[in-house]
Amino acid sequence: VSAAPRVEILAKSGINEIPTEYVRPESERLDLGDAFEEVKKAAEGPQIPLVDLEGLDSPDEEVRRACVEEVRKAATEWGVMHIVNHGLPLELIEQLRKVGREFFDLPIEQKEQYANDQSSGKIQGYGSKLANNASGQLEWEDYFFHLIFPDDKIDISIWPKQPTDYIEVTKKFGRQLRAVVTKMLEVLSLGLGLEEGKLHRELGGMEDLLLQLKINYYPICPQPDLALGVEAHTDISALSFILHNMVPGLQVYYGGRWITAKCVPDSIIMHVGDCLEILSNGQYKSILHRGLVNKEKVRVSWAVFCEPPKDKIVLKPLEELVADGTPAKFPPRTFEQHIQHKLFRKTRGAFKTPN
Ligand code: AKG
Repeated sequence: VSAAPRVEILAKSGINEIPTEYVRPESERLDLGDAFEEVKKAAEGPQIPLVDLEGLDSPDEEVRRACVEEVRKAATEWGVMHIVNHGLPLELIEQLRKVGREFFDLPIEQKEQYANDQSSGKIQGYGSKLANNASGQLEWEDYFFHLIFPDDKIDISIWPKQPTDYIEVTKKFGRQLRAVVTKMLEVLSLGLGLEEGKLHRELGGMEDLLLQLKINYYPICPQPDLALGVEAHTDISALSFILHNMVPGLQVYYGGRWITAKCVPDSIIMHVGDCLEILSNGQYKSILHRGLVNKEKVRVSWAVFCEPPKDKIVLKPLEELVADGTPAKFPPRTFEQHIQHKLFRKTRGAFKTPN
């Protein structure tokens, strides 16, 4: 496996046609196009639900209950939602966008100092997808991947040193998002009729649930109707959160077609991942999604994957949700076994390191 080419270099080289490794096969071309055009088309059809979480803080129990019900419904029908009034300070989100963008605006040589080495298992750092699958397909993006929570497990030495406030801002973001994670797991527990601390505990709690950040950098693409920034996948995480620079690109597979997500100001996108689908015995859905690119604007997204520990916990449908009429839909597996199972099952496309 050779070193992955940086898509940023390719994009800046002035090519009008993308190399064949980036051209997706016919089977992936449904609703594939320039993200700006696809988001316009999507305006007519069904939309990813928007959930306002303000009600969770209401003194009125009925209001709180209605809010839990909205989250439950969105997680059940879609497995993805835009959340607003999530509790993350908007100013902090702006700062996160700024430091991430500033890192990617550095010269390539400087970013290369942080290059990861997937073949030797060093997955954290600056990277691009390796063509390690049979078809040799590549994705139109570069990324930066690292753990952001808990503090005692992070390795600051591999985090960007430029811009100088990257570490402070990103650490702060990790801690604040961690509080949102707990809150959402509580709401999702209540939505399943469980005690509110249940899902959080089952996933490892404050000590063991890990937050991994992947900053996706999608350069401008001369042929966005042929390429994908991120190929279709469901997240292996329990929950994932996505922020972006207000350039469209996310598509989710719903009702037999690809729905392009609108850019909703001040919102965070929250995905149910495979682990939560398993624990909920399929009540909450881990939705297939992918990333489009476009001809006009660089897109940057910040995806945070909340993952249970690799081997400590056996993930299986919760007893409370299994009965005679509703047998367990998933066999017991550790997180690591789930990853291996997915790798094995996948007939095309490569293992995508971070999710
Ligand atoms: C991923 O990084 O796995 C994603 O799905 C990113 C989606 C996005 O950029 O909106």
